[in-house]
Amino acid sequence: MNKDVLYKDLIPKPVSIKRQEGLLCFGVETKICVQPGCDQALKAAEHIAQTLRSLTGFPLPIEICTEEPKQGCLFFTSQGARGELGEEGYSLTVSAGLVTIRAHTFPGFFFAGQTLRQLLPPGEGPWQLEGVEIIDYPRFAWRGAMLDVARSFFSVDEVKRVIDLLAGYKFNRLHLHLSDDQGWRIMIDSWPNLALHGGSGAVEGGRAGYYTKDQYREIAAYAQRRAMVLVPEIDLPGHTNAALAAYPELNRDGIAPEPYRGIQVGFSTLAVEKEITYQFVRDVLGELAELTPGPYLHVGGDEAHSTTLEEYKLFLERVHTIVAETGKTLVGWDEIIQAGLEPTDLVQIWRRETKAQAAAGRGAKLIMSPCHHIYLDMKYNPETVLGQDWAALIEVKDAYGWDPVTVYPGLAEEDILGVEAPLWAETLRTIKDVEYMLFPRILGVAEIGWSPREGRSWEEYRQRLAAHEPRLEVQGVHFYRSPQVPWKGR
Ligand code: TNX
Repeated sequence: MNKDVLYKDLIPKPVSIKRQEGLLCFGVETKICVQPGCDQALKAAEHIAQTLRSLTGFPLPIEICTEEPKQGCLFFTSQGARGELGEEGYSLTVSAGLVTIRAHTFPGFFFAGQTLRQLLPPGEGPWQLEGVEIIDYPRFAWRGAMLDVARSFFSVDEVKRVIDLLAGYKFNRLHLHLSDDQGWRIMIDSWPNLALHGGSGAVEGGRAGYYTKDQYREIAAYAQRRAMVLVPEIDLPGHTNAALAAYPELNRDGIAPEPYRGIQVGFSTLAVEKEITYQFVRDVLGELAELTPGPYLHVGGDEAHSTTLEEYKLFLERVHTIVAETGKTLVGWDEIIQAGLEPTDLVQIWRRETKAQAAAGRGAKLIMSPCHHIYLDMKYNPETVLGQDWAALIEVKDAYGWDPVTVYPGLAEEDILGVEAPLWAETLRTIKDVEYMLFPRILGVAEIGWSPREGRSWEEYRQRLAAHEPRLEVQGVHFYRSPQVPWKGR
């Protein structure tokens, strides 16, 4: 095997990687050693051990080591971890017979494990690691994807599969778009018809369903074990036909509309002038805040074309107060820039023309989801059967060839919290459809979110991407074989 290719295939590319002397061959004697008292390392080591056991067939027992091990083991420790690694970084060193992984936190150890997995061959041995020293940490704190479960529903197991695939590329946020005109996907005990009625809807041909609270907790815990935070979204005040159809009192005229199965946007709105609406928002966001372990509540705010600007501002002012009461951080689509922003708000920039700079100027941090680069429901080319094309056709190169700081004018590195690739589901029905739109473009998003800006090159990246073909194949991922990428197979 060509060693240079092996080590350069990492996606996302690490901050620094140096070849050095050394080799660790996995065998029946190989152990995983963890520094005493380091629970965060132990949790990550357990996860990584499971992956490596099923891959290699070796037992790989975990031991707590009081003395620094010398041979035949993978050693997890926070001792000697460099300050620059921060919250999510790690170092990974392979020397003679020993792998040393250093990090400060669970995510750091977990992401080191993902690198370790990529240093090993895709499906068959040799199960060995060659001498290397990697120092690595992310450029951005928010590296996300969004799954629209409202237009068409995806089961708990399907969401877990998405989490697993994303975690392998060091994503740390999964945004779930839980409500829209076509469906409502989360049980809210104080307003049960949202899920009971709104959960039975979907876009034409799409799948219905909703998550019970226990199922949501199960997804959240599954994500947490993979260093990923769930970001639940209830889209307000527009994109609410499913809620309006479930509760007539939320409508301006007090009459519930029919369920909606089309793909138009902007026609629905909560009755922003009615007090019951704020009771509804308080109950829904309150229950969701209690349910979700992460610090974020996404309140949508996009395409509210059925409210006046004045109404929209008043509505968002109330929503701000309600979210503040829950203790969570408010996230909204970039339309919320028109309303009063708090400096703690996170603004998800999606439209081609938007006032990103104004939001940054008011202290808000930005999550970059430019529709013309990383709306992964956009078709790859005119022949792509799935997806839409209103924002752009987005080939693999287009999803990789942009930068979060320069994509809109007047922004600085510190204005930007990170990147997130939305996947809207109007045209998607199955998990295979989801995979096809995500892969391989989402790998480019992973790299934009994690790797240093310097030296990024499509020519070099597409070679590395091609090397992920067998990796995607062993995981059974259904992906688009773009003619832009020099795939080896077929
Ligand atoms: C715009 S992006 C929307 C979604 C649609 C998507 C389809 C955004 C905040 N709103 O409601 O699903 O376009 O591409």
